[in-house]
Amino acid sequence: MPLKTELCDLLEIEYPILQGGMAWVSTAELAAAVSEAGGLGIIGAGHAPAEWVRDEIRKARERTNKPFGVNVMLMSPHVEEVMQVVLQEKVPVITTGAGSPGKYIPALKENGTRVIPVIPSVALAKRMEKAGADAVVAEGMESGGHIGELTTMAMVPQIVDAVEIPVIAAGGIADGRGLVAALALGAKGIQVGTRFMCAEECTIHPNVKEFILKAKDRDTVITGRITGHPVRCLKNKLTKEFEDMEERRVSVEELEALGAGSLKKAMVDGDIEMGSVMAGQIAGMVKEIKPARAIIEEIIAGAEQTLKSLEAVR
Ligand code: TUI
Repeated sequence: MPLKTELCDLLEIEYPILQGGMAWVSTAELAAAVSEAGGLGIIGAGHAPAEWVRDEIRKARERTNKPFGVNVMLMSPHVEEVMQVVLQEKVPVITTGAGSPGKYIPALKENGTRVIPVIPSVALAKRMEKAGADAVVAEGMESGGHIGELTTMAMVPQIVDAVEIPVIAAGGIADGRGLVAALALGAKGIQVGTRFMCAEECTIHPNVKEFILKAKDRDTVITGRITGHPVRCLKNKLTKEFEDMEERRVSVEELEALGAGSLKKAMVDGDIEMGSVMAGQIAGMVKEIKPARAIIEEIIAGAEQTLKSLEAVR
């Protein structure tokens, strides 16, 4: 069976494709659809309260018997309670973002939960391996949302060389060519975010999907470097205001005030002018809204096609 890796055995999934657990984007509907199609769907907890996370886990379980995950945003004010819910509900896999989940790993492992931190550097990958992580997602700065400094291409092989646990590549990957490239760099799988924002089952506002479909290669921008939390979004009125304020060297507090609530404003209310439309550089390649299953089938078929064409190169 082609395109199976050790990640498929570790997570009990058919294809080595994870769906990014995006705040305000990755609800039970999307996660369950991805898992049903043979990938690993992941609910994005973001800053949501623990009871919202519990409801989404239960909704996902009503829709699929297959394994799925929860992404825990470690900067959330509700992180302790969310971790409790993940433990109580015996979620098979968690990914984490924006920090180190080290102190939670022993309890999660005891519970049988696979722990996969999302990290942006070799040093953090090594720290996570030492802390007991089952795998890491190496997320390049091509990604949408909160990002590090390194690109996927430069970072993935360096992390592959530095750790023994499986590495999952993320950032700038949306099709079969990206999957094969990631495998060539030594990754055992991929995490895909932006492409799944245009899945039919994704519950974000249609305005955001349309905005992604129209995006071109240079339509994202990084703002918030001076706050210490750089974020990649599609360019709009809000990112222009951020850039103007950063040029005027306004305070971090003022910048944070402008950003507060802006992700929900985009994803739920559909305000693509003053909302924060977090999306990766690969948005320029997303051209269709399709069911999650079709996206996964397209990635796998494309990867097989790419492998065939590489044979010709040899
Ligand atoms: O977490 C993400 N992407 C995100 S989170 C998010 S919501 C948000 N809310 C408010 C402000 C900013 C974002 C939108 N997108 N990706 C995974 C990721 N994790 N990228 C970078 C990191 C990271 C950073 C530092 C992981 C570990 C880390 O460790 C620091 C340390 O020394 O412990």
